[in-house]
Amino acid sequence: MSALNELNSWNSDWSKTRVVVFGLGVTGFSVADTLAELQAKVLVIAEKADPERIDTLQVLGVQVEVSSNESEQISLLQEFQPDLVITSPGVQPVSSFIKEVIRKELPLWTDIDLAWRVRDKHGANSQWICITGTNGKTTVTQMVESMALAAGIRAKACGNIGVPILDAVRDPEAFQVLVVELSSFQLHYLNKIEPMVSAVLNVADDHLDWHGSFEAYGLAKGKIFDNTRVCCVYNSEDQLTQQLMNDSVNSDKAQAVGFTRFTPMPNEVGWVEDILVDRALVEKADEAAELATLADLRNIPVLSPHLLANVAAAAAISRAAGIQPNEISLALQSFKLDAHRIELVLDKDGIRWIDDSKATNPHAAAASLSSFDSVIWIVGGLLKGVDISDLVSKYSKILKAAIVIGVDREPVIAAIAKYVPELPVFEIATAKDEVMLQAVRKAKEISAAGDVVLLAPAAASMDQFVDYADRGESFSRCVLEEVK
Ligand code: UMA
Repeated sequence: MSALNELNSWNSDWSKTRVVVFGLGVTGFSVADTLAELQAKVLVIAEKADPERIDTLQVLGVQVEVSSNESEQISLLQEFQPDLVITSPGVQPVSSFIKEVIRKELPLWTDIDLAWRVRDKHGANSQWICITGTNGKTTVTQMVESMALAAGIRAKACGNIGVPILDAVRDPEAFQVLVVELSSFQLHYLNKIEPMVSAVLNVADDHLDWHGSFEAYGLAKGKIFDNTRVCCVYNSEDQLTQQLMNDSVNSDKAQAVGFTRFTPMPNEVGWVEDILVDRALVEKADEAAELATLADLRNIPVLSPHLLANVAAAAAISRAAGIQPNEISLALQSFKLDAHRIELVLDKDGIRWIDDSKATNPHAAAASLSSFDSVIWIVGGLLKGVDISDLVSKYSKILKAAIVIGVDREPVIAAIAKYVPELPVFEIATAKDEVMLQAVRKAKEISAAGDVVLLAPAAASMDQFVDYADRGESFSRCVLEEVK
């Protein structure tokens, strides 16, 4: 085999390299497909897989073994004798398979590592802008992509956002800039990349069951700053993001830029009343450049505080990538949020029905709770090891009632009983097909003019729904059928 450190280009000779790809979801498929194109010897091991993906890969000469038996997975690994293992991000580090890979000291990569090495497929290397954070990363990634497009740059949003990065690297359009959303799972396993710009938007409790602790989760997020070449962007209102930047490896030559919802200090981008101002990426320290105004955000129905933070972050990142102020405001004028992100479903009889199904953790739910004054809150689902008590106590004053759904109802009800004992609580214990219907009917019964009925569950959705989109669609459907 060629030594792995020589495999640093699409044009390297990958044909003698034996690779085990673990997992066959979106990531595993893109990795195996790329490696087949590079003529490497590939074995995919997955605990489950879509038959169409298996068929396609087998036609390409890739061996696929589906087994949920851990000792069988490990035997397959041993027999194949790989030079390298590439894991899917969802696989937990405590799984027997990953432990065995580490015990055998086999190189362990992510799809992001492979993409970094083969990013020259179409000639010139693409520049990478890498974005992570507990919340807002998809929105910021999309905003940066649209700002880059407004500047005439061939840019593509990819990574955790849903487009595997290897698909973007192999796209015939030959993107000049990849705006890469990275999850804490991808960052945990990541080895070495050198982004042009990197950003951590915020760090709050999430995925603690996967990472084992908040500290491990934060450390994974902080890896995004390592080896950044031009600019590291942190949240001036979240000290931990700055700390992670200070602790990162080999990023001290990159410019540090903060973003804030408030008046920016030198080296920050932020809001001065309704004007977005850059005090960081300007020629002289005392200069300020106007980037956009609140009026530019005309396509966003609810301008929540966290949305303003997201806009400041996206603008800071884009300025760091050389995008001009007028291109930033132009992109914002046509920017629309994806569905299920503080989305107004119905405004009737003075009651607003809002779908923030994307609020899958307390930090995200806090962002929408802080946007309203009188909330009937539909909350609950899978808590992922996260404690909801702080959220309940912090927003107790704006809550009018709570409608509790999901499998982990008990900790939610207990937190409310402890911190807001006077709050009316309605538990929806019905089976999953009926749960949203019952929740919406109850909300209709108890709401009055001036209230917001807010689906911001602070929990993942997979206990009762396919995903957060399915949960949000179920809410909108029931609202439109029952209330309209
Ligand atoms: N598998 C195993 N054992 C495991 C886990 C997975 O064998 O313990 C295998 C199975 O074959 C399974 C496959 O791996 O079918 C699934 O792999 P995966 O869970 O890593 O998911 P992918 O389909 O590869 O999608 C991943 C991201 N999913 C996760 O990290 C859980 C997608 O983010 C991402 O869009 C995609 O790669 C492309 O980069 C989704 C997500 O929920 C949206 N991310 C989390 C989040 O945003 O909070 C992190």
